Amino acid sequence: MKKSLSFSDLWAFKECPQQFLARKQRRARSVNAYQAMGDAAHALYAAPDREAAESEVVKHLAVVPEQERKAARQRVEALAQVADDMADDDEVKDREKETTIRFFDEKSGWWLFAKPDEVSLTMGRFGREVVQVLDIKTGGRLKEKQVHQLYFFGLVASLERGYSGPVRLVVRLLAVDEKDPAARQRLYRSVDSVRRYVRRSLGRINFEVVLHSGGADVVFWYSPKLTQPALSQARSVMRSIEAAYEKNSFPAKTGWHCEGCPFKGDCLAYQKRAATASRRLTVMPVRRNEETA
Ligand code: SF4
Ligand SMILES: [Mn+2]
Repeated sequence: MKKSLSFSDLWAFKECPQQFLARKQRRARSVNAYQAMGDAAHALYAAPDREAAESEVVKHLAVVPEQERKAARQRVEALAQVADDMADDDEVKDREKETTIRFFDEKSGWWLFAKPDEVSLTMGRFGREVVQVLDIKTGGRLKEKQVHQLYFFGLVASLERGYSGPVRLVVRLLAVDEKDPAARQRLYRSVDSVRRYVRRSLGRINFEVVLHSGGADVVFWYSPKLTQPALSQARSVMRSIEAAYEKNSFPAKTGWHCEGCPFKGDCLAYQKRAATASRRLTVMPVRRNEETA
């Protein structure tokens, strides 16, 4: 067992230990078209220029059906353009893209790993320079998982740098049409619902929404006060993972999260759940045509 923990490991283990193990064993994943477009847009943004990312973009988009590939490609380029435009407007320095940050926790003997899309320095609220950690998302709504993820990145960034100031966290959503009131409303609704949802686990969070043309930033802050509690939480997950390896027990836990699981194709628990769900649908009383005619 490799003692390293990323946010994806942590989240996957909580969602479903079987999914966690499949990730660790690097079993073949199946990615849907939407995820592939997200990966391709990330590759374009991270590359120093468009040509450098070409082969990676082609590789990601190979899962998109051929007749839809051209449209997917255009969409990916539009998303990357929004990301570039938003980055041009940022007032940051020492920007590092796709950098791996890591911290060795002596107490547990585990490494904490994080790979945010961007780490930089920016001006904080009181005219002080602060660390900024940014992650790009190709959707148009804030999700609870993204907030937990950015907090985890904030934790690792603080620990790695031995930094005791606040960290500015940014979820950069690339699909918010500023001129479309419905899109703006969807975004604000998602922020409100996440705020209510995370209150119990993370406390009250102030989210600031900054609209740009084509996208939006949801900004919040990691406070150094969170480091000790967050670290103890991470250590408790590490202990559970160690126990799971000792017992060789990684049970499948089905739920809504299965839909986004890249291993569902080979998962018996998922197939069973899908079969039960479809049986439930077929036994629902359905009026026959002659009765409604
Ligand atoms: S499909 Fe669901 S139950 Fe199966 S491995 Fe993935 S998350 Fe776990
Ligand atoms: Mn991202």
